[in-house]
Amino acid sequence: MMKQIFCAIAFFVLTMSIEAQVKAPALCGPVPSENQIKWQEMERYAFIHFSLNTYTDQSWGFGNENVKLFNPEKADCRQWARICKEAGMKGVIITAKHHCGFCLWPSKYTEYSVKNAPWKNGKGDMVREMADACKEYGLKLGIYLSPWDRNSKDYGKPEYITYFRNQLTELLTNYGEIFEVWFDGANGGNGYYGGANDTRTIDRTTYYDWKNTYALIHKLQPKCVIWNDGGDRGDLRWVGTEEGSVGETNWSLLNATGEVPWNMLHYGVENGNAWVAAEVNTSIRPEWFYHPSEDSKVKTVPQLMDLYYNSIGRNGSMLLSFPIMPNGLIHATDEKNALAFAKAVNESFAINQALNKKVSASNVRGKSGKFTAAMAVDGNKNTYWATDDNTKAASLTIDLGKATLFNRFLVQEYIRLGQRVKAFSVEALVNGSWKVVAKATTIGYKRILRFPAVKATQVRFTITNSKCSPVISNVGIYNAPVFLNAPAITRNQSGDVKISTDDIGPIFYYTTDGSEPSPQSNLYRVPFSADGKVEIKAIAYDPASGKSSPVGKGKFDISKKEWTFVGISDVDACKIIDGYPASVWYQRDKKMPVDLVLDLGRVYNIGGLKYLPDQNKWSSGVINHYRFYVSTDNTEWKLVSEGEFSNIKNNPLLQIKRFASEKARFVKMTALKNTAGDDVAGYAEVDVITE
Ligand code: FUL
Repeated sequence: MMKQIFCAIAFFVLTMSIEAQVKAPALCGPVPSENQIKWQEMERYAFIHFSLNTYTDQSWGFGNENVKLFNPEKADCRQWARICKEAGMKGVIITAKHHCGFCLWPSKYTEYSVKNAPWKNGKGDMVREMADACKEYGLKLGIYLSPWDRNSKDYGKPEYITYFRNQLTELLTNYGEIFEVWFDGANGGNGYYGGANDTRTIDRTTYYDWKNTYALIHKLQPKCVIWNDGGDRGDLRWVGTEEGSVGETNWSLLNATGEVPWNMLHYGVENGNAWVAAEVNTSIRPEWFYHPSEDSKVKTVPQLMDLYYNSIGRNGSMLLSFPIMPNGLIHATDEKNALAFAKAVNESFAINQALNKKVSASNVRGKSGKFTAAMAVDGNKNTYWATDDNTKAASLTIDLGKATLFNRFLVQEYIRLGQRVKAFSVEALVNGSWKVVAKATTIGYKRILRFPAVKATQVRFTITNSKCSPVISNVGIYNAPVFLNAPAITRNQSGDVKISTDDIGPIFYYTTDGSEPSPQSNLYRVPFSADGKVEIKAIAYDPASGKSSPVGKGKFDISKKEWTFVGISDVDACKIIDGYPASVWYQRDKKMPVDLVLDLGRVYNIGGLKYLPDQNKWSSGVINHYRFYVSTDNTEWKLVSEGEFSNIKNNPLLQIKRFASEKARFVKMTALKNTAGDDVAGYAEVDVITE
């Protein structure tokens, strides 16, 4: 008995001493600060864009807009906070001051603020109301303070820096804890500047003296992270686009000094010497501020999910803007889509099939129980699977226990020890053989891969290359619901038809004879030819669930193969008839009225015309007063329709005008006016309706 006890004690002591020898991996390059970790764990948070621009339908105010415009009669920060909370956001960054210089709080350093607005008789403080609402809903508060100020008379002079820091001090001392400050780099030069109405240029590298401003922030708000576009390196970086994605390869590193070209913003720097993580900022609408013309352009749930995967799913955060309407509320569509988006995220990641499953690894650091593969599936973010120092390629195999369907793979590095992994792959054991389902590069805080659903009994995650020995804190396997939206069907000038949707996974079935499509119809693989008058109907189909989308329809008129433009030599004019709404052609060199003449190649019975205006964010040349003419010989013209495209400014949808059918080979669309009152005539698409 004594011998047995002695052996047990000896074994225990020996094991303990081996364990003690197995040290945690050393840091690999720069590591995040505690503030950066807390920020990254927030994952998604909101922007609130609200200022005088809201009342002038502008993107950037000039600085001379009348403060009296600001009177949001229903302003309700609690509505904003509730929506943000229900949309899964963890914080809100409010545009306390945008480029126009108007302050949403009663700053004592300027008259250009809410204190001189009719709202609450000048007694209102929107930052205070936001701070209170955030507190009530358990959200963190962030501040957008534009360094460029088109109202301040001192902008461009040294005095302005004192003014800027005074305002920053007000915001960082009077509204509780601030999690992030946001300094936009935009500067268009010209502005009102206290009535000077001139252009002021500054040297971005020296003017703002960021070093001292950062010191002030650190003193006043030690837990705050700094986002600075174009200034000294902050804690977070812009990703080089406002469209809502960071590079698939995304290092949370930059160089502490030197220029940051676009590719560094978008992909980070593998061997950078400073931790500057990626924040993906975008809006739920095309623009940042509210414009009624965008009421029909609010991002849909599949589009928002795409943003989610392209930001949070690529080691970034998601900063989503909600524009406030002139009445002071978030629009109902924005609310509906944001809440449905949150529901979709929750459903997608509700069940982690890998959690606490049997798991093995090709290498475990010092064979220690502390670093086993199980640490990656234990649901604890503070434990991790690690390998020996010299092992930079290794795999982890999860036994799912039974054939399991999944279409998402989520993985996280323990970033407190640095970002390490350079490349990895995911394989699934399907009917006894391994099948590669996805390959990717960096991981970082979080990486999520999407692929068509696969049913497998085991999953193998293989790190193929790493800067240092890999350290993985979490692996997740999910079966996210597939979005089955009616597919979009487009046809180019050559008659090639393309079918697409916003999700990864569904396949398409289609018909060209007007019949209802089903999984027995034609399977879509690549674009196919369907010229002339034809109606294409298609469904998106999820093979895993056997479910289909509603039917998508594409009704196309006569072939455009023979169409040419009369009197236009620019080859780019083909964008008007290429079938892609995003491509636009503009006539800028003529005075209104401006003609667009199309030769259809042969005579048809024409009974209508279609016009799609510029669909882009910065649209121009949106025609709102028109005349249509037809001709058989390009000499004698007959006026068949004239009038206005009502509400095209607010809702730039496809305009369809029908008229009594006429024989014609030539059609002429005359632009009489556009919504901007200038001479640009823009066309995304022009088409005819034949009888
Ligand atoms: C930009 C600004 O110029 C926009 O107006 C907006 O505030 C956006 C978030 O940052 O670059």
